[in-house]
Amino acid sequence: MSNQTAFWQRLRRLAASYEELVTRPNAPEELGNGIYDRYQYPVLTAEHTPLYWRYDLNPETNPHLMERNGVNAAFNPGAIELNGRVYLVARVEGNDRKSFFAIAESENGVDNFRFWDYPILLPETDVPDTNIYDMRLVKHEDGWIYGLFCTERKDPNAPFGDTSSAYAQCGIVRTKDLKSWERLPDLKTPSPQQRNVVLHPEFVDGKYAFYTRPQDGFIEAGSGGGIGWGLSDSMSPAVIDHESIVDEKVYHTIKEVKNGQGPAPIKTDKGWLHIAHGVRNTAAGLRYVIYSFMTALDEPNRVIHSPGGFLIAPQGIERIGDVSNVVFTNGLVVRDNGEVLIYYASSDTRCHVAKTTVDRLVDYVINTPEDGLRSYASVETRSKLIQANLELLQKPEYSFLIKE
Ligand code: M1P
Repeated sequence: MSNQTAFWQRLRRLAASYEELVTRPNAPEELGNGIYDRYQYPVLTAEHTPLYWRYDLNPETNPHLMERNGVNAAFNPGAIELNGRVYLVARVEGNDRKSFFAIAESENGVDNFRFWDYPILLPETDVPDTNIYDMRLVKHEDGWIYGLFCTERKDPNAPFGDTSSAYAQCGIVRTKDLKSWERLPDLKTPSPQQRNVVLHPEFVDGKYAFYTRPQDGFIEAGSGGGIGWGLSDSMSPAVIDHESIVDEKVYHTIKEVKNGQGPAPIKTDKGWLHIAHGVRNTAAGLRYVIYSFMTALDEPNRVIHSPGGFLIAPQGIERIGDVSNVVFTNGLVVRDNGEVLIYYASSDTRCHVAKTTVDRLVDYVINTPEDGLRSYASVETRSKLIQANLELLQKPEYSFLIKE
């Protein structure tokens, strides 16, 4: 077979397999836990990026049709619904380890996501970003759509030879159409570093309100940590003079090492519903799970309900990837019918969807027991449930549950 024939054959096969992937229907998994439905397939993977991002399609310059510009991962997307369509601003990571943002669009939000032709060429500030990731998209009541993301740069104070120390700050862009993006100055806070910063969708006391994640170092939250809170008079520049803690990290819980706000909270009639991530340590390294809590409508920084434990933890294939044992979310969409699509990534590799409703999440957050913080308290809580259930089992309608 000539090189030319092999090239065209290979391209046809690649195109067919790509098309099959991006048009594959996605169905909810059976039964579930009653809180949300996981879906059969991830909604975005590295392989969802168009072939023309990864391959030079010219047989003259790429006769072997090599994938020279590979994509390593597509994960941690911000999410927004506009005119009935769902848009994910995904963190796409090239084989060169640089992340960038790219928009994938779908009608139903659970399958058929297709990337727009070009990734976003995000404007830089005077101090160029080395790496950008994890955008939180927020439709603010001031009329703009803001994207808050992590900008990572080499630590200017790193000693000679230290080529891995970095510092993280919150970068800010805004847009009206997801097409043209205006870069604003990075957020200033009292904390040495910041990640997982999220803009609250409404003004609070006439100011812009932020959920922050103060941290001493690039990885370690250290003496910082917890989901923080601060107000700024303006978005350009956005400056927080005082940070307080909304939801702290707590010993021997799912957020023992650190935690961070996920997407912007959902406004419900019972309070602001928050989805966040919590991190604990294990002998196998850090374990990231997703949890939830609720804050007061009139004080979005005051926790009023705090169910114990995780809402979503890595399962099956989700447990494996570039950074294993991680689920992480920074995007969700609330549809007009009350459905909630939570986009969560697994192991810094791919992105999934969990579907639920506002009502179910509110029920979960309000009626799930809090973490008693001791084994004894956990057994007490569980025993109350068991006792109530065993009484129910005496009733005829439960007879099918009792083994002879
Ligand atoms: O690797 C897991 C996650 O680590 C970071 O989250 P945090 O700041 O809470 O440790 C982020 O870099 C995130 O992108 C990543 O998924």
